[in-house]
Formats: sequence, C-alpha cells, structure tokens
Amino acid sequence: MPTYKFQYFDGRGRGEIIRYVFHAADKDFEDIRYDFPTWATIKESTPFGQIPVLTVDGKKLAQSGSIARYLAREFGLAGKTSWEQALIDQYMGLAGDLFKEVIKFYFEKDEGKKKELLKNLEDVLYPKFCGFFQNALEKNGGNYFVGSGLTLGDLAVIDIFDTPLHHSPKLMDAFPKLQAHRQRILALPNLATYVQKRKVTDI
Ligand SMILES: N[C@@H](CCC(=O)N[C@@H](CS)C(=O)NCC(=O)O)C(=O)O
Repeated sequence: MPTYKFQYFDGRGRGEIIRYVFHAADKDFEDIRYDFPTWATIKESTPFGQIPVLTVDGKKLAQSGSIARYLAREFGLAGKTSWEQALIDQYMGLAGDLFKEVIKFYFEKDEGKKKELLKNLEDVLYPKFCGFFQNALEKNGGNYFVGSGLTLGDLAVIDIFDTPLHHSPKLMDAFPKLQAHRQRILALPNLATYVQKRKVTDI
C-alpha cells in the first residue's frame, strides 16, 4: 500500500473532492492543511506553485482533477468501462462549470456586484445546474450518476454543492431526487464520520 500525503488549504475548495475519494474508499492519507503564511513558505516546493498536491511514495502530482481521477482509478471508483470514465469526466466538467461561477461570487469584493452575482446564482444558475444533475441522475436510475455503484461522479456532485448549500441552504428544495442522492451518499459510513467532524468553512 503506497503512502499518501495530501497538501491543501484548511478548507474544501479544490481539495475536498480528493479528500472525499480517500474517505469514501476508506484509505489512509496524511491530510496536510495550510494557512496562508505557511503556504507562502512551501509554495516553491510544489510542482507548479499551487495546491492541491498529492505525494505518493515521494512522487508529487498536481492538478485537482488529475489527482482525483488517479486515486479513483487506484481505489475502484473510476468507472468500469471507458464510457463510464467518460461520463464521470462529463460530470466533473459540469461541476467545474458551476465551480467557476461560485468562485466568481466568492472572491467579488464589491458588495453590490456580489449581491447581483448571488441573485443570479440563486435565481438562474443553481436551478439550471440542479436540473441538469437531477435529470442525469434519474436517467441512470436515480441511485448513482454512473453505472450501478458509487464513483467519482457521485463525489464530484456532492462536492460541488457543498459551498452553494453553505450560503443558500434551500437551493435543492425543488430537486428532491438530487437532495436524496446527496443525503444517501453523505450517509455512507466513512463519509458521514468524516463530514461530521470536518471543520465548517465558507468554501
Ligand atoms: N487547476 C488547478 C488550480 C489550482 C489552484 O488554483 N490552486 C489555488 C488554491 S484553490 C492555489 O494554489 N492558490 C495559492 C497560490 O496560487 O499561491 C487545480 O485544479 O488544481
């Protein structure tokens, strides 16, 4: 069994999908979390000056999507066929599209613009993306996004709604099947234990 060391900030951001993969697969890893001053001292030691970074037996891998896919393949959460892998990529891409919008809102400094961005998220973007995800889920039978068991696809969807639900807790009320999927996946024993003791952060 390789030794895994995972470096990211002390929040969810682009790192949580990777932590979800480790916890869902019940694999040990060192979850290293930085504050900004400490990050500044180790930035140069990372491959591209950014985190997340995974170190596997001393070898470093950057880019959140690459790390999540690599670990999912290692732990049997990457889909059973090339088509299933492609579907997982599709949902990760769709989640990434929503993440970009959430990040825009999160980092906006102008209070007026921030309000507008939030209104657009709540009135337009969240319903649109919830609709996309719920339809896709239903098409696959309602339990999982890809195939007949848990994959990185399910974890990507759980992850992308963590931050939106933090500031807009009712956003899934009109999407009960998506909400039920979320609750079911987060109730899986390894994930539930992790999420219960996870520090609450804005992002
Ligand atoms: N495409 C990269 C983006 C990584 C990235 O933007 N990391 C940010 C945190 S989310 C970072 O390292 N910020 C600190 C810095 O650039 O000094 C990925 O998905 O891993």
